Amino acid sequence: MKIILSGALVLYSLLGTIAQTDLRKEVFVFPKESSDAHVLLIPQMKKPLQNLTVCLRAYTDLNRSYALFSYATRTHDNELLLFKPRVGEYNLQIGNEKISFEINDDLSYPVHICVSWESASGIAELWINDKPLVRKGLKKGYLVGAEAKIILGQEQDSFGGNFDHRQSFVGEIGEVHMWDFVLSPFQVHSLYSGQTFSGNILNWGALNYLIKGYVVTKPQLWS
Ligand SMILES: *[C@@H]1O[C@H](CO)[C@@H](O)[C@H](O)[C@H]1NC(C)=O
Ligand SMILES: *[C@@H]1O[C@H](CO)[C@@H](O)[C@H](O)[C@H]1NC(C)=O
Ligand SMILES: [Ca+2]
Repeated sequence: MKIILSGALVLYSLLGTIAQTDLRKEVFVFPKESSDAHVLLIPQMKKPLQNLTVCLRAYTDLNRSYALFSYATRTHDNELLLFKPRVGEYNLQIGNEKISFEINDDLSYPVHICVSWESASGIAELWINDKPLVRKGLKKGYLVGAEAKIILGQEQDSFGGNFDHRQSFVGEIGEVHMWDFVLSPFQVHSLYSGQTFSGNILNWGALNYLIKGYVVTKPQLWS
């Protein structure tokens, strides 16, 4: 039974129907500043989103602004954007509207980040290393568009492009997941502790992605 199943999987992979990679022991390394290096993430499903959560772990010593997660549609380049404008602050954008979260940063350590948003209330949560920051709200009643380019490493100012090297990410990113619901505190805690809890839109354990430019997949060193 097992043999038949994995045989079918190999066949599907060969046909290119699924080319999913289990990256659970790996990270993407963005080794130097550029205006082109990025990873395009291909979602497992596409639908307008009322609720969402994105989690990832990032390690960088940048002392300038950079994008952590850039989800653009044809109408809004900042449809869903997690951005670090400076030390001590995170920005979330939904449908091109921005809110900011203040925090005492420690530059020298990998950071586990979960950001969630629900349309019904507009409330956004930002969890940094298992701690919730003060909640803010934006875009109450909005629907996040389904047809998106999802990019790590660069900040999109158009659908899939218009990158600025001054906002590029330099460092390491791993454990990227996305869900179509708001994670519970317990679920955030499980992820922070390194337990497997797979995203249903993006799943680090079965990721479809395309590397463009100088981005390297390497074993994770930080755990
Ligand atoms: C989104 O979350 C709200 C609760 O905040 C829930 O009532 C609603 O059904 C959810 N929508 C979807 C599509 O899951
Ligand atoms: C860079 O670091 C200096 C102090 O070391 C700080 O004053 C400055 O705000 C930092 N710049 C950014 C963009 O975080
Ligand atoms: Ca942008």
